[in-house]
Amino acid sequence: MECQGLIVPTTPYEDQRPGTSGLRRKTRRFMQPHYVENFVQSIFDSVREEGAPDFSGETLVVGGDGRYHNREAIQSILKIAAANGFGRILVGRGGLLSTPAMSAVIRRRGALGGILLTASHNPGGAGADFGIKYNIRNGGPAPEGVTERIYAHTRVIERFLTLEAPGVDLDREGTVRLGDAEVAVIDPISDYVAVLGGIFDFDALRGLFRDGFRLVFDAMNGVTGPYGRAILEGMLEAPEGTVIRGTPLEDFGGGHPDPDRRHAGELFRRMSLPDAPDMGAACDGDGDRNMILGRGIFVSPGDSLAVIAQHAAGCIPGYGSGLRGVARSMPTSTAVDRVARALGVPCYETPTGWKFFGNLMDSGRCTLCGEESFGTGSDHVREKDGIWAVLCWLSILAGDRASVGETLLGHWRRFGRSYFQRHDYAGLDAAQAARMMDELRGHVPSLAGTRLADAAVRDADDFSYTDPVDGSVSRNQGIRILLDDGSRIVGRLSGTGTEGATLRLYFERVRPEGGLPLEETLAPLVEAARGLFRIEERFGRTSPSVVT
Ligand code: VG1
Ligand code: CO
Repeated sequence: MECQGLIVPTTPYEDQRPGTSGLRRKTRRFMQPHYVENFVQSIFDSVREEGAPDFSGETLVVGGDGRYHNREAIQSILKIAAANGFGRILVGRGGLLSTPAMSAVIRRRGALGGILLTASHNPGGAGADFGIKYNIRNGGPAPEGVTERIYAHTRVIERFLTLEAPGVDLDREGTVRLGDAEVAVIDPISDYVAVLGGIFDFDALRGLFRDGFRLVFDAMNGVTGPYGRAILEGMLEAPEGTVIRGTPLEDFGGGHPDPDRRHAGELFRRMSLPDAPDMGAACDGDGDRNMILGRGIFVSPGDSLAVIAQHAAGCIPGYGSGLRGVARSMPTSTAVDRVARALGVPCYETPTGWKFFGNLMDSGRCTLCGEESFGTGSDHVREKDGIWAVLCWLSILAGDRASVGETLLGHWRRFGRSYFQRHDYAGLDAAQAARMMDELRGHVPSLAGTRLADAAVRDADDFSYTDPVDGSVSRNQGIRILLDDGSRIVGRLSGTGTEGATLRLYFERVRPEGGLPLEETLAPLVEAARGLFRIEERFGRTSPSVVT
């Protein structure tokens, strides 16, 4: 295709600093002139500055979760990438790529990086949210050093490069030329399946379904529908209808594509019926989060990570030689720490956000990683991976011929249980919330040695992390109050919201027995946090907006 290269003058937007997981804003903000273009050009400018001046031998991957504005953003990104000199650009058919599949494609195809269009579990639509995330050569989210450099470029951008060219037909697989670049529309599923095929025993999993095992997988009208159908119903021969809400929709059917009790209510209802299936699972909009349910039982994400760590070597061929180590984000429950101790492998504690696991995995320090926010994954890719987690659980159940409930009870019997909850206070005044965190940062260290919720405060601080690989330091990652009975109260502000501030409070209490009532067990911690954070006094809120 003959096309004209253009240099378009532009002016900076002030609000293009990426958060916990990429740049997330209201869709309308993204639809403003040059908003996408500025950010994408800033990505390329910062990569070039890092020492990859010539992109002609490089591959870039582009895809998204299918939300409103996905296709438009992709069309303009293809042109900007071609004008910036990329030799080859891969784009998922229909503009789709799940987040873990993006990671798999970057790694398998030796790409320089990838641009993901997603706001994850945030709702989609003209009046909802959109996002752009940049992944680096290892397939993982750009670390803070890179996102800060991109941000610096957005502050001074004066021009972007693009082409005058007709749009690429995203629905037809094959190769077309765009300027000097070759654009290949690829199957979004096959690279990902190849990676999973190297880990799991698909024959054994087929056997499970052949024996009548019943699974319901809720794709929440996000990107995992086609993956779930191809892998679960296709390759593993689970009965048709195993995947529900399997069609990706621009607005996710009007709901939040967030796999939790509130947004996957129908799945919860089904799993509580007398004839409930053996297992329920759901993924978020971009396919990196997962929720696991048994008959009438919910597996908390911290427990899920711990159970997978406990059984991986015995039940999943890809981990047959054991785990090198495990990692969890700071707010995530300490259940996996106890498993790591039993396995004799290291356990790392990182700030919130998957980008902090990349160096640990690249350097061979850890195999499994997880977050309390329904994220689990391993070093097969560099993103958390919802369908991978489902296959892990299926493998464990197939290996042990046990139910989800029995597996969980067995885990608690051996390791004790981390009673865990997260309370979110959404839509708070951002300046007031920042002030609160500043105050607490100054105040909490003095709590050490005092008594709180029937225990002594062992330590209290604002979490700071030094990356053991590159030595980079990330400060102010959340207030931690650690009690001497293993209980913890953690508070931090969300870095993924698009409106005001969200305070997340995390409560954990470890007990040897598994059957205590959750709310009652955590009540003294919740009460203590009320006094410490003074949420009612500051914000007039008497209860959280969401409890997970
Ligand atoms: C939240 C979660 C965090 C997760 C991030 C991205 O961040 O707490 O654990 O990594 O979302 O997940 P925050 O800053 O709002 O607490 V996803 O599935 O949105 O890419
Ligand atoms: Co997500």
